[in-house]
Parts: sequence; C-alpha cells; structure tokens
Amino acid sequence: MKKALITGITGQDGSYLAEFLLNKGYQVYGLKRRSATVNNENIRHIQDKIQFVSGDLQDVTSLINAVKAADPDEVYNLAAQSFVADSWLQPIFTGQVTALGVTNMLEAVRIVKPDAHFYQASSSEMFGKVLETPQNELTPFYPRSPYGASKMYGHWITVNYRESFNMHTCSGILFNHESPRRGIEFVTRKITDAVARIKLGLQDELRLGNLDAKRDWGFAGDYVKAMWLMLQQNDPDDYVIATGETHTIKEFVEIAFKHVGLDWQDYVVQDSKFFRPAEVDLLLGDPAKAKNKLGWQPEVTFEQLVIMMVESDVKRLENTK
Ligand code: NAP
Ligand code: F7E
Repeated sequence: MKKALITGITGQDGSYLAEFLLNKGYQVYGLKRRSATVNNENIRHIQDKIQFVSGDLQDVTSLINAVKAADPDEVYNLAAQSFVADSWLQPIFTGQVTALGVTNMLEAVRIVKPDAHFYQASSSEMFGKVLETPQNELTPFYPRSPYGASKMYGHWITVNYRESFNMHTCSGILFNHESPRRGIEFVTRKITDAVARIKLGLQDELRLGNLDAKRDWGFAGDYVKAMWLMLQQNDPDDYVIATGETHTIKEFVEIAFKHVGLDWQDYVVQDSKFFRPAEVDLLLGDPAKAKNKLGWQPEVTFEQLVIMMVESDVKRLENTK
C-alpha cells in the first residue's frame, strides 16, 4: 500500500487530494496544526480514514517527526498562508510559512526520506503583472504581493532541491481553482455564499472590490488529479495547470445571480476596502504541457463550476435555516 503525507489537509485542496488518494488505496497521513477550535469541516466525512500528525510548517522538528511517522512514498506540500489580500497585512508571517516553510518541508524530506516524491503547490500568482499571455512554464515571473513573492521562493527552492540533491521534486503552477469547499474569504465563494443568502432573505447586498480582474478558474477536484499525475512520472518537472479560459469577476457574479433568478446589479456594491495595493489584472494559463505529458485536462466548465458552488451554498443554508 502506497503512503502519502499531505500538508494543508484541512484546506480545500488537501480535502480533495485526500479523497482522491484514499480512493486509489493510499494510506493518507495529514499534517495538522493544533487549533483551539475544531477546523475539520472539509474533511469530516473522511477523517476516520486519515492518520493525523501534529505539526506546523514553521517548526522543522515537527516536520521531521511527521515524515518519520508517515514514511511516505509521496509528500504533497499544500500548506500555506494562501490568502493574497492578507499577505500585505501579515507579510513576514506569509514569508515564514509560504516561502521558508517550503525549505523546512524539503529539509525534513531530504533528511528522513530523500527518495520520496515531493509536490510543491506553486501558484499563477507568481506571474502577477504578466509578461506574456497566455502564461506557460517558461513565462518569467513578476509577483505582485508578499504571497506571490513567497510562492516564487517556494517554487525556486523546489527546483533547487531537484537539481542539487537529485530529489524527485515537482512544482505545480496552478491557476485559481475553486469548489464548494473554497474558503469563504476568496471572491468566488464570497459571491456564491452571498447569492445564496440574498436568495434566502438572509442578506441584502454584496460588497466587492475590483470586478474587472480576470482569472483562469477551474474546479479543485480536477486539479488534485494533476498533482498526483506529476508524482507518477519517472522524471520530476514543473507544470502549469489551468483551463485555458479567462473570465472577469463580473462574469462570475452575473452567472451566479442569474442562476437563482436575480439581477446582480440590484445587489452588488463596490467597496474600496476590497481593492488591493497592487492587483493581478489578467491570468490565463496554457496547460498544453500538462495535456501532452500527463494526459491531464479539466472536466468541469466555468459555468458548471459557478452553478455547483451556488447550489451547494443554497442547500447548506437551507439546511441550517
Ligand atoms: P487553503 O484552503 O487556504 O488551505 C491551506 C492549508 O494550509 C490549511 O490546511 C491550513 O491549515 C494549512 N496551513 C496554513 N498555515 C500552516 C502552517 N503554518 N503549518 C501547517 N499548515 C498550515 O488553501 P488551498 O486553496 O487548499 O490551496 C492549497 C495550496 O495551493 C496552498 O499552498 C495555496 O497557496 C496553493 N494554491 C492554491 C490555489 C487555489 O486557487 N486554491 C492556486 C494555486 C496555489 P489550517 O486549517 O490550520 O489553517
Ligand atoms: O481574488 C478580486 C481580487 O482572493 C480574485 C488564492 O487561492 O488564487 C487565489 O488568489 C480576484 C482578485 O483569489 C473581491 O482583487 C474583487 O483580483 O479570490 P481571490 P486570488 O487573489 O486570485 C491564486 C492562484 C492563489 O495561489 C491564492 O492562494 O478577485 N476581488 N472583490 C476580490 N477578492 C476577494 N477575495 N474579495 C473581494 O471582495
């Protein structure tokens, strides 16, 4: 039986990846931070099947112990301070976790289990103020936030461990991917949660920032399969994972409100509080390499994704009402 260690197991991607690996017959270990309150919402349905190991990306001792406990064939480093807006409010913490935390994890693997295959969760935010469109594996980086800069460090240190120590380390440059398990502060989930609340009479407006930014949005369930495929290859490499389509925030809003029979213009208010010190205006990925080498392609369309998220929030709120 293959064994995998996932950091960030409680997050959106950690939960989908754990499900995916359990279905493949893996024994799944999840690194979990101690928390004063229970934070198991995304993994409650599978928590009995996961072996949890206590640890934090900032504490290399805990990571060494986690790798010893799991003795993994594959390590998926998904943990991060992942919210771009907060990375300006907590720039040092973001650097410690999202940048240096990657080296901590790589060191733990190098010391304890150097032949384990390693996946690093890199991000399209590294392209930032984009230098070419669409963006591919060779597009130069130009990060626009402490988060983007931290991910760029994490990306290059992963490449360096591959080239310095001959480790099987892969970096997945994933464009935005969403789901009903997306954190509530990210724009897609904020929109679908608000649409459901407005529809059910629980809220009367939705305050948003920049509606013109464009994102290449896919479904998280499709994207975790790409992570796994990278670690099954003989040669470690880096891959862009994206849909190859881009849409504005406004388009997302329009489809979400329309699905419940409402006109977004009656409810959406622009609020400067949600504008960022520096914006990433346009992301559009070219997933050709992943398609050709991994045989990967996304299955859920943009419209299906929006509707899946709206319907899930409506159902959830109806049940709690
Ligand atoms: P998420 O929902 O925010 O989950 C982040 C996870 O990291 C949570 O399990 C969190 O644990 C954990 N974590 C945070 N700080 C930690 C620390 N110091 N030590 C240990 N664990 C820590 O993120 P996601 O959307 O699933 O994304 C997964 C990864 O992919 C992240 O690295 C993100 O930056 C990257 N990424 C995401 C996207 C996207 O569109 N979703 C795109 C590209 C890259 P708690 O529950 O304890 O907070
Ligand atoms: O913002 C605009 C905002 O916070 C998307 C993370 O998973 O994907 C994610 O980063 C866009 C931005 O995600 C609001 O200005 C407008 O242009 O949903 P987001 P993100 O910043 O793209 C990348 C690939 C990651 O790696 C990250 O970890 O939406 N926007 N109004 C807003 N954004 C938010 N959050 N809230 C608003 O009210």
